[in-house]
Amino acid sequence: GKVRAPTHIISTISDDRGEEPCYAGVPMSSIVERGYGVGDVISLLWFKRSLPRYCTHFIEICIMLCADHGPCVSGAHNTIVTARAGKDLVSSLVSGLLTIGPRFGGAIDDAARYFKDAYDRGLTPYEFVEGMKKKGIRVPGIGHRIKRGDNRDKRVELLQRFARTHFPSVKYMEYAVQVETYTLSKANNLVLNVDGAIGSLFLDLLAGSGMFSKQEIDEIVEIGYLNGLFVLARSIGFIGHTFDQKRLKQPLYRHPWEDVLYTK
Ligand code: Q5B
Repeated sequence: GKVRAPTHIISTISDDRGEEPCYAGVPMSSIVERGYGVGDVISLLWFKRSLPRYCTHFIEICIMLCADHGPCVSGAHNTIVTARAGKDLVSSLVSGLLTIGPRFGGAIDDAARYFKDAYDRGLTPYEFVEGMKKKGIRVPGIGHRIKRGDNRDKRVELLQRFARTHFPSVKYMEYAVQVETYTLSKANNLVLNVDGAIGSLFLDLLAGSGMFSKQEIDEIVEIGYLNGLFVLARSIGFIGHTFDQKRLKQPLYRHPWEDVLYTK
């Protein structure tokens, strides 16, 4: 009989062999005709399913709110310096992206992991935060360089307001808020940050939408899909900063001596 040679690649999210490309089985014409947005495309290509409108709208809000946070954050700074060194768009973009990690923008997955574990095990905020401290681990999703208890992050408030209105349940987010109440009692900069808000709210989306099995939720959290939201969103800003520097014909950046402590 016929023997099929083993393939070297397995792919399950898209197919371009037919008359038109398909994302998770949905043809491009349907995506356009049904008025799908980027939240729907992310749902198809990342989660391999169409999600309800409130979920895709939430994803789009995350992308919009995280698209940029000014020129002073680590990633934008790197992008600006690289663009000013005369490098191309892709080099400037990736030099910014490479700063995304546990301290800057890339704490969403760990926030989801730790908040989920603590909530599911029934830990009080005190037990959770003090347990993390004993292990020498900073609580992901908590703390900010410029936001404070008396100067909250507007993005967090907007995400919370949307979810309280549209999500069937916000239990993980409410837990994160209780954690924040406890951490704020220790220091005024230990606010729930944008990573923590997205991490906890995405847990609520996964658990409350009825679109994912428990096993699928565990896999998404374990693999770590959610930092992808920040990476995707902030690419928009980094590309903008690259164009901005080129448009302004900014010269090579050199950091001023006065701003360096030279010491032995
Ligand atoms: N302490 C964010 O730190 C930052 C603690 C903590 C327990 C914590 C820090 C942190 C977890 C990672 C995280 C996402 C590095 C942040 C983002 C996107 C952004 C960025 C933008 C955008 C800030 C002072 C004292 C120390 C620390 C203690 C601090 N955080 N304890 N759990 N989580 N958070 N990252 O201000 O006793 O003095 O040693 O790592 O969620 O990236 O806009 O800038 O859109 O671009 O440098 O919003 O919180 O404070 O390091 O001087 O610490 O607080 O142990 O205690 P800072 P430090 P002690 S959102």
